[in-house]
Amino acid sequence: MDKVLFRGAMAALPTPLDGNGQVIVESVAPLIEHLLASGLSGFYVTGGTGEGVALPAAERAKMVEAAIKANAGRGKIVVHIGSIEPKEAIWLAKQAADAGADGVSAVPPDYYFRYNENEMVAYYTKLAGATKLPFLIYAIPKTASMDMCGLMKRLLEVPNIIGAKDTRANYYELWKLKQLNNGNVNVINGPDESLICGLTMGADGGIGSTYNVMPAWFAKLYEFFQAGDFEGARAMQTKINRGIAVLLEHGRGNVIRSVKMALEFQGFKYGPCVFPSFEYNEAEKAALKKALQEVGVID
Ligand code: MN9
Repeated sequence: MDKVLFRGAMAALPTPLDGNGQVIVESVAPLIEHLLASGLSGFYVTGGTGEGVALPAAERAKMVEAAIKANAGRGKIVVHIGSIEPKEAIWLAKQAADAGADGVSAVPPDYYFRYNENEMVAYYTKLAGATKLPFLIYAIPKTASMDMCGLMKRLLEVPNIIGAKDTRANYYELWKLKQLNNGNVNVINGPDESLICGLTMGADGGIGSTYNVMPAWFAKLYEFFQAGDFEGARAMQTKINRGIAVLLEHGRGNVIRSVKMALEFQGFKYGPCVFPSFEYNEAEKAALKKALQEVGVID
């Protein structure tokens, strides 16, 4: 069975929220339309960028349904089902399948607690068993001390576990993942700042938060890379990184905040981040807008 199912530049979608933390359903479709038209190949829904773990399951389900409906089978939809409560993750996996997702994914269970490799295998095997959908595990910096390769090798024996989204920014480690199963493993780059490194070391694509704001540049970077135009790809990464530097600086510890604000500047109603994230005042908004204009991200 081919496990390399997700390729290209994919956006980790933010969740549009009103002041009460409720999903603004009608805001989902216009952004998806724009991102598809800009060349993105899919969406990662209710992940870190989508603030999934900070939202009630019912709001997550609402967002997933809205994204799948708006996408209408054009891009690939991967739903992040990770939750502190394993039972909720299983419920979310089933909900994603019923809603028509193409895949599911989950952060490791050790966000608060430490688990050993056998426990991690048990966790992911159980979650993957709750659905027939292809399943991407999540290699995060916190698990850097773990032998991800050893874990992944065991997990690839589960028929619907296909690979990992890797945000560790350690490209030797990413390369090692891609060597498993004779390369029949789906490896997706996490850090947007170094997508070109991920692709160079064997990643099949990238998923990230800042793709929402600069979708055409990410799509082009991937396209140039596929065509063997490495100078072109590097020029795109440079343009992108000037944008990311602005988003990180103004995000002040939470890049989703500046990503959502940048989307507002581009005409999409995405609202604030989940409580207790602060909201920008007028002066801060103006400063972010000016900085994004200076690097050509917005007009
Ligand atoms: O996986 C995101 N990683 C985290 C994706 O949020 C930890 C990235 O898209 C980053 O937000 C992005 C900006 O640093 O690279």
